[in-house]
Amino acid sequence: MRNRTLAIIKPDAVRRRLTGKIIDRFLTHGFDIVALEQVDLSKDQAKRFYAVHTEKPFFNDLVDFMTSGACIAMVLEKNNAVQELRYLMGATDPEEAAERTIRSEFGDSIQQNVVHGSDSDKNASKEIAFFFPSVEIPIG
Ligand code: IDP
Ligand code: MG
Repeated sequence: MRNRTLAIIKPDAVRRRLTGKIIDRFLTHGFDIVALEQVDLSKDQAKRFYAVHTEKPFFNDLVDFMTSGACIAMVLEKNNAVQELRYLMGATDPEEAAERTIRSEFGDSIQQNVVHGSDSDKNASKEIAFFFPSVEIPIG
């Protein structure tokens, strides 16, 4: 089923001028870009976006990282979009990410891992609405 997910190119990747290379991975893998915006998250926005991690020891550092520079948020569309993006990104920790995944090739650390991708259809809907309230979410 063709559906949508939210991707973010994180501040480490934007700073390192990896935006083009990462978008090329998305396009080569067959994703269509439905919406794209460069955003400077406020602390409050970053806290709300990662609210599920509020109690984690890495939460404050994650908020600082995600507000350390511009992010590029995008809505990507493909068959089985959520799982396909997670697969293309690789595991959270670049050291553990499979070969040829985006995090394996570009990620510096478990925090500075260059990309975000929604982890379920339900969270994709929420995260798309967070950045792009006017984008339609086809139910998968
Ligand atoms: P995910 O991005 O692969 O879905 P999550 O567990 O949802 O991983 O964590 C959200 C983000 O928080 C990660 O992408 C990473 O930037 C950061 N993070 C996760 N675990 C750690 C950790 O143990 N130390 C530091 N940062 C972490
Ligand atoms: Mg996650």
